[in-house]
Amino acid sequence: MAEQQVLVPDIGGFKDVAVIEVMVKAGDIVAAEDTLVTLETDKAAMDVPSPFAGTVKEVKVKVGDKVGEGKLILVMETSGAAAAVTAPAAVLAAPVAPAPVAAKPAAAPVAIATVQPAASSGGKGHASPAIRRFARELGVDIAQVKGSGEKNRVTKEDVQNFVKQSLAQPRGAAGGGALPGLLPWPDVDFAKFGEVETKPLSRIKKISGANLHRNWVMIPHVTQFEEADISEMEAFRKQLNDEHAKAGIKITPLAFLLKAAAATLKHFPDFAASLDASGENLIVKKYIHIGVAVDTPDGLMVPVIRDVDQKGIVQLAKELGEISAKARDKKLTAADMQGGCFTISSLGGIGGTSFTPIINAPEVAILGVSRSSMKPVYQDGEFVARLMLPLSLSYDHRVIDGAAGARFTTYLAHVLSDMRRLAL
Ligand code: CAO
Repeated sequence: MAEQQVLVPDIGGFKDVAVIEVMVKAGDIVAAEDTLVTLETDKAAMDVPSPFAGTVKEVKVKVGDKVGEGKLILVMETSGAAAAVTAPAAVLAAPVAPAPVAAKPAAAPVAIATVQPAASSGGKGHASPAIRRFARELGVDIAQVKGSGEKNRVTKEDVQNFVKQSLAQPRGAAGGGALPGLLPWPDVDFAKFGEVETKPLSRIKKISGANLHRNWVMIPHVTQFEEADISEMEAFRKQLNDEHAKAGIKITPLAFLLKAAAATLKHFPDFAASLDASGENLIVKKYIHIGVAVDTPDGLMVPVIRDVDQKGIVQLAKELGEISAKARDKKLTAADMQGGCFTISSLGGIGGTSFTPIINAPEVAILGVSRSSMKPVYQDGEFVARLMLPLSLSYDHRVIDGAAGARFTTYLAHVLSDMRRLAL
């Protein structure tokens, strides 16, 4: 091991240049070209890179010092022979002190005081090249970072804190995944208007919320509405329910919907497909696994029922009962929720006439089901009372055209109104 001194390189003849940032401390291990200090003249900031790799033994300058070429910056321990080495040429940053305003002519002495504070008035962040590089690597727009360093310079800690704060912000808040150009999320002190209580979101809500948000902003959704006449299906369901009551199996309309959706997906395979990560290919699946949205006290879960096309209605009803119980008892595994081609979200047990479900990416369609009700339907020259089931199909318009969407719901409604079609 040898001790090596690192000296200020040629900085263009400037003599009293301020040290505005010291990036290393004793004990730090640095690689060749890592920034050691940042110097600032009245025109520019410069990073001084390390001439070699080693361990910092002693730093000989501090923020605020004035230095010139040849001044000792620090002592390093390296594996090479002892010597005093001049750091490689300093790396020039963007000018930090543009002429402030036209009212101040260029002839006016350019003083340090004219350096613009970082990110003030949304201008360019005032930071050294190393910090700019660091911010770039983290995907941070330096102009958004408020500087806490000398003359409001953005420091490494400022960038780190900016990232931490962005991650901690609630979804929808400014910076928390918000689209560029959107107004910041309103920051309201609700307690000013009355009593309030702060309740953290559940873990499931946080996870599903982040997914829903991404899907909502990234997928061009269209929702197609339809009504299916389920009068005959309902009579059959009641009959089946009576037959299986003793076995403890409850057959709700959802079991029929699963079966009918599987038949419809077989007919329209693109609705069970996914775009690949490049967005240029459609992956068509030869299996039919369908996710079912289950409402639990902690939030929404979507377990997947496999090979729906190969199972009978009673079997599907049984599995539905099992997975919804598992979801509510928090016993679902990650594998239980993977592999879906399509999702059904049924609010029929609760109420409502229609809604616009959000697609569960990377799926391309989701079926929302609302509560059935008796309605007058005009048939053969007269109004007759029929049990009508509202369907709301949201689809990804990048993959599915409007005509295909309407064909899908029409076909599904036909299958539900005449269960014999399931045999086709
Ligand atoms: N029309 C009329 N009645 C319906 C119906 C419909 N479309 N769907 C269900 N029902 C009836 C059932 O037959 C049952 O009646 P009985 O109590 O008289 O037997 C009752 O409503 C309750 O059904 P259920 O909700 O227990 O069962 P299900 O199979 O319909 O649904 C499950 C199961 C797990 C999907 C459901 O409980 C659930 O969690 N739904 C919410 C899903 C959700 O939150 N989606 C929103 C996602 S987007 O935020």
